[in-house]
Formats: sequence, C-alpha cells, structure tokens
Amino acid sequence: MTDIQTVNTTPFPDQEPGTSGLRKKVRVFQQPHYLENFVQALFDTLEDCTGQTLVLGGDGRYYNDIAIQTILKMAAAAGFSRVLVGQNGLLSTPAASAVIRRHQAFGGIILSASHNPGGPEGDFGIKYNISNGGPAPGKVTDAVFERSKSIDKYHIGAGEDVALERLGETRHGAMTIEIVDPVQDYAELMAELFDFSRIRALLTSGRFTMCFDAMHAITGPYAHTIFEDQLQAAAGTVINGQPLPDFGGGHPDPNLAHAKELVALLSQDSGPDFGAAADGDGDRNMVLGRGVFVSPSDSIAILTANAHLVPGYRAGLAGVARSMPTSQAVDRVAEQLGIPCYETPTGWKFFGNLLDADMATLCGEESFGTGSNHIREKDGLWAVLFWLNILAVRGISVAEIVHEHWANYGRNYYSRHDYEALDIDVANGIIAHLRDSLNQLRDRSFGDLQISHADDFSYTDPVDGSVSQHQGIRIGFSDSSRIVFRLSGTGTEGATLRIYLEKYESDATKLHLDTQGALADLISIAKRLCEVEQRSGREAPTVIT
Ligand code: VG1
Ligand code: CO
Repeated sequence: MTDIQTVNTTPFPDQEPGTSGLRKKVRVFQQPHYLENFVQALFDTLEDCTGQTLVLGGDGRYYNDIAIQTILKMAAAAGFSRVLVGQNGLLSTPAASAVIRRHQAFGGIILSASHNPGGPEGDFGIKYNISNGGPAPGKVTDAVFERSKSIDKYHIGAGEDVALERLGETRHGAMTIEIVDPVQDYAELMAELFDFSRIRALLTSGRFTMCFDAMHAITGPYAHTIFEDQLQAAAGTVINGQPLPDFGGGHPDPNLAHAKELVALLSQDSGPDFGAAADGDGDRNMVLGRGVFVSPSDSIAILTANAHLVPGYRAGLAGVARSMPTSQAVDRVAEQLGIPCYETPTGWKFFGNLLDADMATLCGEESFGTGSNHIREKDGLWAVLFWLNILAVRGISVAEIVHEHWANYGRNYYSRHDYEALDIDVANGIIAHLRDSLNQLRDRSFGDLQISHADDFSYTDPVDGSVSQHQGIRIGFSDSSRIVFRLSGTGTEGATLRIYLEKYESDATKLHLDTQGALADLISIAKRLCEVEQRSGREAPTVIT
C-alpha cells in the first residue's frame, strides 16, 4: 500500500448520518465511490490523521469484508500509522468501544446497520466513534455530511487485500495493520466488572439454566467464550451462535416480535430460568425470565436498584441517564437513591458527555439498550452479565425480582408502537400537525386524563451547552402518564413513526395487568391526536414492543 491514488468523484446528496451512523440499503453502498466518498468526507473532517491509531471492525453482515479492505487502503492514504482490525473483520459495537479506550486509539469505524436485516437485499451502515470510545457527537456527523456534499476526490492506497483471518501485525508501507482477537479485550473488561466466580457457581449449580440467542449476529463468538467457556454454562446455552452475513435471513432485533424462538422457549413451564438475546452489532439486549419479559425501561430501573450487589458498581452510582422516550421507572429509583437522573434525546451519543464527566454511571434506552461508564456504547452482553450477577447474589427468580421491584416502586406500564415504511411526507405531516397543535393541547382533558404539559423536546447538554432541538413531541398527563411521538433516524425505507406510551400504577391490585390493556386509553388518545389512521390509511402499527 505504498502507492496512493487520487480518484475523482462527485458527491452523493444523501450521506447524512442518522441516530447511529449512515445507514442505507446494501445496493446503495455498492454504488461506485459511495463508501469511499463517505470515508474521505470523514477523514477530511477529522483533525490530522497522520500517525494516529484507528480501530476497525463490523458486525459481519454482507459487504463487511469488502468495506474493510477499502477502508484499510484509505486509512493508509490518510496517514494513519496503525489500524487495529478485529479478526475476520469482526468487532461488536461495545467491543470496538472497549478496544478504542484500552488502546487509546484516535477513533474507530464500525460497520453495522445494527438491528436492521442484512444480506444483499438488506442494510449496511458505517459509524464513527471518537477517542472516548463513543459515537461521534452531532457536530462531527454534521460536518461529515457537509463535507460529503462537496467532495470531489478521494485518496486510496494501491495494493493487495489484507488477510483478515491471521492474528498479528503486518506492515503496509508506513502503516501497521494489527489483526486482533475481537473477544479478548472485551471479555477481560467484563471479568473486571462482574463476579465471575459467583455467576459460574450459579450456572454450574444444576438448579439454573439459561439460553442466549445470538440471532446469527456478532455476539455469537463473545457469548460462546464468556458464557460457555469462562462461566461454564452448559454446552448449547448459546443458540444461533454463528455469525452469518444475512443473519440466517432473520431480523437481528432482540424484542418480542423478532426473537420468537427465544420467547417461545421461555414461555414453557419446562423452559430455562433465564433467557437473553442481543442485536446485530451486540449493543442491544432483551432479558426474559421463565414466563416473564423484562421491559427495557424496567431493566435499567432494576439494574440501578441492585447495582450495589455488583462488584464494578459497589462503590455507588454518580447518577443515571435515560433517553427521553424511556419510561420514568428509573427516575423513581434514582430519587430514592438520592442521585440525579438525566433525560437525553434518543441515541447513545447523548450519554457520552455525562459519562465522561462522571455525572452518570448507568444509562438506558427503551429500545433494548443498557450500558454504563465501562465503555461509551450500550452493551448487550454487559446487561446480561449484570442480570446474571444479580440473580447469582439474590438467589431468586427473574419474575420475583421484577414483581418485587413493582411492589416497591410501582409499575410503569410501557409500550412502543411503530408504524414502519410510511410515506415520508405523510410522516413529516403527522409531526408537523402535532407540533402545530401543541398550544391547544395544554390543559386539554380526555375523560380522567388531563394533559399537564406538551412540548417539542429540546435538550441542552449540561456539559458543553450544545442544544439539540426537535427531539420528539412529548405529551404529559397529570397522573404522570406520557405519550411521545418521534420519527426514527435509523430506517432505510420511507419513514417510521414511533409512538411511546407510558402509564404509572402504584395500586398493588393493578400491578399485573396486560400491558396493552393497561395502556388502551392512552393508545386511543395517541392515535386520535396524531391522526395516523386518517393520514396514512394504517389501522394498526407494524411492530409493537
Ligand atoms: C433507534 C432507537 C434508539 C437507538 C438507535 C440505535 O433509533 O430508538 O434508542 O439508540 O436505534 O440503536 P431510532 O432513531 O430509529 O428511533 V442500534 O442498536 O441501531 O445502534
Ligand atoms: Co445495535
């Protein structure tokens, strides 16, 4: 890779990163120069890359291997002196964050479209993480998008492709490429945070079984090493553990709709005691007990309430943070612990400053994302290990822990209704209509439910003062129920309207209702307010989680 070629190109108008990087159909990325333009726009935007270390890897989806070779050649041309690449081009998102931090790299490129389907007809994505290991903040991604609109050339090293399967270092001109074990740094970090011997004792006790569904995505190798080898869970504990470029045709999103195999297993009386799954790039998690689903909003609340039982968090939590649409269950725990709880816009990048400034220790999103200050991404396996650590210490079932939590704090019934692949103009029209009606909404009542506040969420980062506007329409009721509306920033087809619904219940006789039933009033109010049926012709959401 000593020779550097300069290639003329023309801009693509659509290279705007969303909630988590640039995500497009594979065939969009396959257009000549498409990937190269974006990578060059990124390198042009970063301060001098000369002599720096870059981390590179992806979730193994279709096009991962091809993109890695291109990016390696472009990194050489940009002057990077060292690139750490996960073996076979694999790195989960949390592992990439861990590697960036441990090796004090300048940043990292992660190839993933996360929970979106893969394969030639599926999605591909690219995201950039900064030196703290976290997603690039808006000011960086905005600048990359701006640069992409005027790019007219890119630089790429000539030369052979690199053998990605061989661990170790090779020199390519002035740049060293080191192929690293994608699991090792990450697994070492997990062992520092959690009581592995206690979890091992639980998993080998003969009275506890678990199942982890890797959904044929990136967490398979991590889960095999950590659960089956290090923690000695029974062989076969990890299912769908081999990463496949098309995720076996599945939708690698760990929720009740897409992790059907696991959900069915856990609903049997003879099923495992504990079940969990992670998404395409390993940053999301779903946790189940036999016969019980732990909503992600409850999960972050329960982890917060039990954090003192886990070695890495025994010293106490500086604070917690949740994304705005996430339920207020964790707020109640924070209040009781006497620690601050921050409400941020959707997307992990908004937690970075709070974690760096040690204002928050645990963070969570309703979209099956949980994490802490150990890295700067949400972390699926970390959440599973946190649960296992709690289960090992407490010696009671998942259902008992959840029910006890509701009895102590009350229950925040919670659900998200997604209307996928809407016409973009229709979706924008719904949000514009809601925004226009905000003034009339304040103080309006629907039966017993009275609106107490209605706004278009704007967030001022308490660390750097940056302001992010239009982060979702929030409607709050006097009984602390909430409805939130926002459009997804990760989809690749049309627009997705997300409606988030939350109702608080502290009456001990009403803690075990069916979630959709408990939220029925709010659901009908939400549909009425946003006029989704009239405007889109859709009578029901496509996905309910
Ligand atoms: C979704 C989730 C958000 C999450 C993001 C990235 O974004 O709602 O909470 O941070 O995906 O997760 P959106 O804009 O589609 O609502 V992942 O696992 O794709 O990196
Ligand atoms: Co993900």
